Amino acid sequence: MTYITKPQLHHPALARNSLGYTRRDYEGSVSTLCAGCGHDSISAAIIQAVYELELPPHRIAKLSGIGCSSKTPDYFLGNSHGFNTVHGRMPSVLTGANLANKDLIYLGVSGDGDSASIGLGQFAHAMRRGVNMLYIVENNGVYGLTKGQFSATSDKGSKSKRGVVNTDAGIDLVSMALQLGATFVARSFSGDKDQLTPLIKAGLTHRGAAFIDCVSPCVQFNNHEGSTKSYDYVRDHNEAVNRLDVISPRRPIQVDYAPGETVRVQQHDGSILSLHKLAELYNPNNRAQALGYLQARQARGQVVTGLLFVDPKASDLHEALNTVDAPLNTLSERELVPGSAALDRINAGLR
Ligand SMILES: Cc1ncc(C[n+]2csc(CCOP(=O)(O)OP(=O)(O)O)c2C)c(N)n1
Ligand code: SF4
Ligand SMILES: [Mg+2]
Repeated sequence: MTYITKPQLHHPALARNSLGYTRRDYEGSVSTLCAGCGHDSISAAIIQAVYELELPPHRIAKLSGIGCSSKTPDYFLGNSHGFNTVHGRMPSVLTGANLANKDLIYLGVSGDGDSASIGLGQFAHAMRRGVNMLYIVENNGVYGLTKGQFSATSDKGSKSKRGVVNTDAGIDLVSMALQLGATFVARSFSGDKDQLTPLIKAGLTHRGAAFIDCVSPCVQFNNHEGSTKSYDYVRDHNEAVNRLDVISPRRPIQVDYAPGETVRVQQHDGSILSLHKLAELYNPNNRAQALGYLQARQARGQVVTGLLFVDPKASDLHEALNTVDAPLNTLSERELVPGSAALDRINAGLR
């Protein structure tokens, strides 16, 4: 597959956004993943979300770790900044990049092995520090790239393709993100583009640590009977808490919502989330209730999807550290090097 390149020329009638870009301008190279892999559907939703948000590609930085999921940034946003880091280390590299340049929009893409096993500590600290990013875990409950070992998100009792039963308790990254202080927490399913695309749009415009756990079946090693991350299992056990539209401040689009059933949430950048409350009394502004709701539904074998929690007054790491507004590479040497007198003062203060 890798030798196939995409044609450079676009059909002249392709729709363009206000920047003059077509959806194709946000694509990447041809995917080398297995046909039917859920990760490819997530890439398609990311492309759609960024096209609809009308973001200039050069303002986005996409980072990932190692795994089939972490390969996907090669397949979208080919004109954006990208860094494929080391297994489980995407969050710390992204944190460093973000601290150096707060002007970019940061998208971290990872897998359940990458984030819940080797990178669990990194995931935790990015969430608790409020790194301004959208963190997507493409969760197939398996190490796809290394041929099907159980990951830390595989449910206890679920079966591998070879028939082995998992005896360890699964980690629920959504509950963890809630407990760690993430200010935007959602779950979706790769096969539900209508739900996933607006969630990605909302996560990208949220200021603070935004997390989406996206169940993404691995057709090669985890799409059989007995798996709780298969297409059939999630379709049968999906419990959606709300329906979400993101209303862009530039071009307001109001879609199909009934008065009285809507929670409107203004985010820091002015964009508005409009939540359709399909589940009775579900309130996405209450962290403790979100945790309780998740656990109650989990006990019934249900996979809750939708926007579980959002803090409309969220702040981020830059606010906590009171950093300068300008990206560090635009500062002059005079501004970056305080001089020996300032250094002497700092040293004296530490004695
Ligand atoms: C330090 C290190 N340890 C182990 C590996 C081997 N390895 C590569 S990908 C991977 C797991 C990937 O699983 P996941 O993040 O769930 O991605 P998926 O392939 O399922 O999308 C492992 C263990 C590695 N590359 N580096
Ligand atoms: S092995 Fe699984 S996760 Fe990897 S590309 Fe194939 S279907 Fe996707
Ligand atoms: Mg995986």
